[in-house]
Amino acid sequence: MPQLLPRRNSLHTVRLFLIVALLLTGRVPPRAQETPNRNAPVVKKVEPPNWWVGLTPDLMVLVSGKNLQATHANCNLPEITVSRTESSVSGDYLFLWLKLGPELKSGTAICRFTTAKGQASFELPIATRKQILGRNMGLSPDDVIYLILPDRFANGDPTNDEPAEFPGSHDRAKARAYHGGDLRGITAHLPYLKALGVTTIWLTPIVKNGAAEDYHGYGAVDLYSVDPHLGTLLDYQELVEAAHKQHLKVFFDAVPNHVGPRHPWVTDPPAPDWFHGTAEHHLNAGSPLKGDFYGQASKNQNDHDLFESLVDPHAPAQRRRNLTDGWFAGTLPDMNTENPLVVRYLIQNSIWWAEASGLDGYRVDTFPYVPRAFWGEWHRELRRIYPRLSTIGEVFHPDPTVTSFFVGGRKGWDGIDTQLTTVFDYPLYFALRDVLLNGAPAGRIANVLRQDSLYPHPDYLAPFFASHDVARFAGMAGASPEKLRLAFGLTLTLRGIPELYYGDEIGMTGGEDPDNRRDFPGGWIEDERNAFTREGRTPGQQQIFEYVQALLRLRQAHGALRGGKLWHLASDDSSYIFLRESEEEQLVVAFHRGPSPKTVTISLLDTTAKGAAAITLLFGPARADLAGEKLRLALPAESLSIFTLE
Ligand SMILES: [Ca+2]
Ligand SMILES: [Ca+2]
Repeated sequence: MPQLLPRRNSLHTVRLFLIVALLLTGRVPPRAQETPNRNAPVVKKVEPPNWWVGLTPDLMVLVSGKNLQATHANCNLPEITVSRTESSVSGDYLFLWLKLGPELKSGTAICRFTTAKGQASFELPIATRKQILGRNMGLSPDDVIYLILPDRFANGDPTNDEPAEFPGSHDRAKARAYHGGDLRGITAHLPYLKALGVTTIWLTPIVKNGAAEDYHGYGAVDLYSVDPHLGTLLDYQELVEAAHKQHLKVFFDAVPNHVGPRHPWVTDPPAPDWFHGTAEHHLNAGSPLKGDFYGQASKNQNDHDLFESLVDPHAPAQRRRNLTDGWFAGTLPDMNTENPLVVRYLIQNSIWWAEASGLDGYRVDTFPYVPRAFWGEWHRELRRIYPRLSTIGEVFHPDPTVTSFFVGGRKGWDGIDTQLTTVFDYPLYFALRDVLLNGAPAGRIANVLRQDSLYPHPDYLAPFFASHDVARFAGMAGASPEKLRLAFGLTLTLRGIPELYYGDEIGMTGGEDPDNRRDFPGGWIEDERNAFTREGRTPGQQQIFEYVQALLRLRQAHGALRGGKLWHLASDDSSYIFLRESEEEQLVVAFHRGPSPKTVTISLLDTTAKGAAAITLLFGPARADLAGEKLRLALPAESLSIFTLE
């Protein structure tokens, strides 16, 4: 944060001296003698708090405080020009547009402004950019993402468990209270993640939140601060740097759609239309459509958000307004991204985090709830500076015609390219859970994959079977250790960049939110067992851990499992068998979810595996014979096996 400089004058100094002298002699001056200028400008906060040389040609600074109706403003560095100012009607906010000249050097700018009632100033440190090598790297198909809720992973600093400004917020016995996990706890356990074999961590939001139950991070009250429960900006910078040193990437959870209900903007917005609506009068982000509008079965309509109207060129724009302009869950203040001030604020905020930390990409929350024009602009500005930065959107929907619409790389019917790198593969998530837990045909997997034609880059999709928003896989009715292994097996061998949810690798269980966000055992010094270590894991935990670790090693060793082409070989009610093919190798993955063994015979004649002479087991319990072009697979019950063809 910049140091804020109150207006000083000699009279003020004399008065201060007098007060100190009187206090020292034990006498308090009578109140009537004080004549403070109640209308003088007061600076409380400056956003962004600092900036960098050569990053952008201009900068919009948002100053918060009192009596900020500036008539004139300037900064003391010759390369910084204040081109325009705009105060809010309340005087609580002042926007300043700065032009940053090409000869600007690092240093601290002191910007002063004058109002009818006085003068105030603030500091804006301008730093040289760090060496960019190894920062802001983005994803590749070689990556595997590991999702962490920082409050629930590991407590690396017990002194921040209950920050002074949040009394009573910490209680490990309460599912919705803060539990004490933090950024330093994650840094300390990077070697564990490295040993497991993931390459990228995605942390749920780390920005400052405001309520006693905001341990998840989705209730922002300050988009430029790290939540004090989780640590400091320095802790985050050190985490990213430590991760990069260990060749791990870091994804930041960005939430441009909304802030938390306790954000100071809610009662005192910087502009009348800063939000869509007000706390008293706003739309709800629920879709006005019913499940049967498009003739769909309505039984599962509460499992996901109804985004159909957003992708439908025939739906009147008014039908989409609830989704894009409504307050999420009816309570989260919805940013008005049609207001250029809001757009500029949010873009600069994302640039600031990328530059301040070196993060490698953004996971983007509630992606469809923000109008698409914003995404195009947000991405354009970010990519101009960070061409490799990746973004993954959350589009919580089972239908690929819906999820694919939001991916960038081409324009939609609305003429907009969102430029979003990719989305989480929710359609595959729904299929995997249905196939493994609800008895749906294994062919559902092939049915999702055939719709990869809708995506410009399906190899960048992020398949997953669990996240912080759904019940733990192991906690679902019908789940078993065998089925959990199958879920990992498919997620790590199908195309794309898999996402795994913390703790599933040791079979953590739990129901819906917040029960799906239990503490990782061993992340707290007082924990009885430390499942971060082999000795601390139960035999059951060790078994699933080793299974996931082995799959991740296999993925690392075989390029075909990462970026290889995927070909269907066979698909039916209980099994799905596919080929992963690179220039170097051909692998057969055989999945069988049935309760008894099964033999499958496949002709390789009409496949790219035609001519293979031998088949060797790499992973799993199945057996295979290759006779001529006939591949015969003996698949044990509930198994996934991987073979190499030669
Ligand atoms: Ca802590
Ligand atoms: Ca919105």
